[in-house]
Amino acid sequence: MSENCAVPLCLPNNSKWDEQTGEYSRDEDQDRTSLYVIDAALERLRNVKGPVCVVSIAGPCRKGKSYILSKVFDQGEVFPLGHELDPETMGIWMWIVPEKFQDSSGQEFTVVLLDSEGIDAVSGEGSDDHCIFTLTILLASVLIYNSAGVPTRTDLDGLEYIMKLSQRIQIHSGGQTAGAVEGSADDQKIFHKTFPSFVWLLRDVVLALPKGCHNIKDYFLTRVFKTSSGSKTDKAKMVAESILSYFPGFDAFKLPPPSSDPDVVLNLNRDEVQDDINKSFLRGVDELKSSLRSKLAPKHSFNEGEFVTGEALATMVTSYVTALNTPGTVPNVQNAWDVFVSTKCTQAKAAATESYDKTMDSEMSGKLPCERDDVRKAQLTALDMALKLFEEETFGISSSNIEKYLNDLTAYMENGLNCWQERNTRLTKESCHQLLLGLKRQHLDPVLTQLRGKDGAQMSFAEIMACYSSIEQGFKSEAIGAEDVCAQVFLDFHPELQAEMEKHMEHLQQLKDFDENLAYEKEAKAQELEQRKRVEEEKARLEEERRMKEREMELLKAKQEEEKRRLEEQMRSAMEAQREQMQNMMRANMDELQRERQHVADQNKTMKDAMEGMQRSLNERNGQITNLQRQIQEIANRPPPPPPARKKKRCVVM
Ligand SMILES: Nc1nc2c(ncn2[C@@H]2O[C@H](COP(=O)(O)OP(=O)(O)OP(=O)(O)O)[C@@H](O)[C@H]2O)c(=O)[nH]1
Ligand SMILES: [Mg+2]
Repeated sequence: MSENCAVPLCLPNNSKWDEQTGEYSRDEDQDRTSLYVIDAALERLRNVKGPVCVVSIAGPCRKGKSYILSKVFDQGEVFPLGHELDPETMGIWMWIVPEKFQDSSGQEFTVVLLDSEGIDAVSGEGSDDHCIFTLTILLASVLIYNSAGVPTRTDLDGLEYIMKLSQRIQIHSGGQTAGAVEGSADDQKIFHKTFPSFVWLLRDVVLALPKGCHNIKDYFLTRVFKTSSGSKTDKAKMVAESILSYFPGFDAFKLPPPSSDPDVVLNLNRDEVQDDINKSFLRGVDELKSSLRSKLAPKHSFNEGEFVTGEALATMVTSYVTALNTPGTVPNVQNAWDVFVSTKCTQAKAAATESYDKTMDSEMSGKLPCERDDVRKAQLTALDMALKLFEEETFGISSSNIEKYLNDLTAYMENGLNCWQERNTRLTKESCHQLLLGLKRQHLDPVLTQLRGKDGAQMSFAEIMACYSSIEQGFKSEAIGAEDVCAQVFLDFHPELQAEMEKHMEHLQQLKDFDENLAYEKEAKAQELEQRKRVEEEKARLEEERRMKEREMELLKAKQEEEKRRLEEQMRSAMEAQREQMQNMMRANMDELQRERQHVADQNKTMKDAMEGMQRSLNERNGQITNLQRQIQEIANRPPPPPPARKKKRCVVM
């Protein structure tokens, strides 16, 4: 299919168009019962961004509609022309003018040309539903009604289908039809907002205007549309009133015949006949061109301040064709627009939320956990892009119509922000916990290993406290994510760490106590040994002393025995000597004997005293020996000295 050719926008059900070849064909055997929309045309329309101005042409068959529509927009032969008597164009064909236009306010828009089949083409097939004509009016911004010659009032009778528009179009969803020609001024306003301006183009006009008519429009208004008839059934009058009531603007234009030569007329688009075309015709075309250009403006929707975009037009076509195909239903302008608004806003919202999600995903990719402000910045970027997209996509739709969707979108994005913040909070928590575990591993574990080791008690409490400080400092410098969450995690972790630290401190305290007890026991044992040694020594000393005393006692006993023996010997010798002396005295002198006897008695007494003294001494010594034995016994029975009293130290962790 050539890109330089028009495409059908909708076709009768008995017609076919091949998108690949651009070939059009008609099944003569099939009855025409409905219309269908061509997707390729809708696709082209949807690609038109911004507002459109639709220029449609309608009118009887074979009157040069296709030719003039492309000619006045300098588009070459985009619409196929028929050179036979049979109608050429069926359905509605569409061509989008590549050139961009601007209205007086600078608003850019795209002109869409709609070439429709001849009004009487369908009648020729036995149908009078005029669906195509109705559709053409509904879609157009400017309607060119093309007919040959200057119509008379009688000709107006044949335009009854314009009157019938009242039954074929519904303006409001409430059920009001466009029919009330006699309706209120308000109704008229609504029709004017919805209907295109009407340009009646007269072809092959050779006759001059009557006197008093400045132009053909004057002629229409003063001669054709003017009626003196008071009859309410005057069709011509009703058609004229319908045209002036429904359409917001009326204009008329006439063109002379392009040539008197049939060959030229039949081949108007061929290069070789261009010089043979009547100059007056070409001048007329130029005048029509500029006149039409002045009428071009973005198509307004049913609602105030809303523009119809290419996409909106595509939706409206579909809605209108569906209604036209449904028996008992007529196209409803408000419904069609509402369908578009709701479809478009729903799509725009979906596109905007998708854009938001994508932007957030890419903005936050690899950044979580992060500071809350980073999430907010990403949110602003995503929100900005999403809103911009939503705005672009809903171009032409009034703010009151998009409000609900915009609120939904805003709520979605607010919820999105909350979700991202929650996700950031969760990841911040996880990251902080991991960091704390790592810091504990790094700073506390080596100390704990040492604490559990054999020299655990050698550790100081300060070393454990230093671990806590290192963990805290490490956390403060390395923690990433939402600051408040980081602070909260540390705050939550603090008592846990504190409890753990205290547990370790307590353990250390126990170790230290144990170590102190051990030292004390060692000392006590040493003291006990010392004491025992002292006792042994004392015992040995006392034993020695006892032995010495015993030896001394033995010596005393021996000496006493010796003394006793000596005294007994001395006593026996003295007794012997006394007995001898006595015998001598008895023999010599009794007196002398007596003195002698006295002397011996004295001596005996002295001896006896000495013996008694010796006996006392012996008794005294025996008492000493008994005392010594008692002492020895006491020494042997003496208990070991008691161990010294212990003292405990405690360290309190603050
Ligand atoms: N007499 C006359 N013929 C014209 C004029 N403009 C075009 N033609 C010729 O009329 C024939 C039909 O032209 P189209 O443009 O196909 O006419 P149409 O109204 O689109 O025809 P349908 O689509 O069949 O209704 C062609 O041979 C044209 O060259 C004109 O102003 N006057
Ligand atoms: Mg045509």
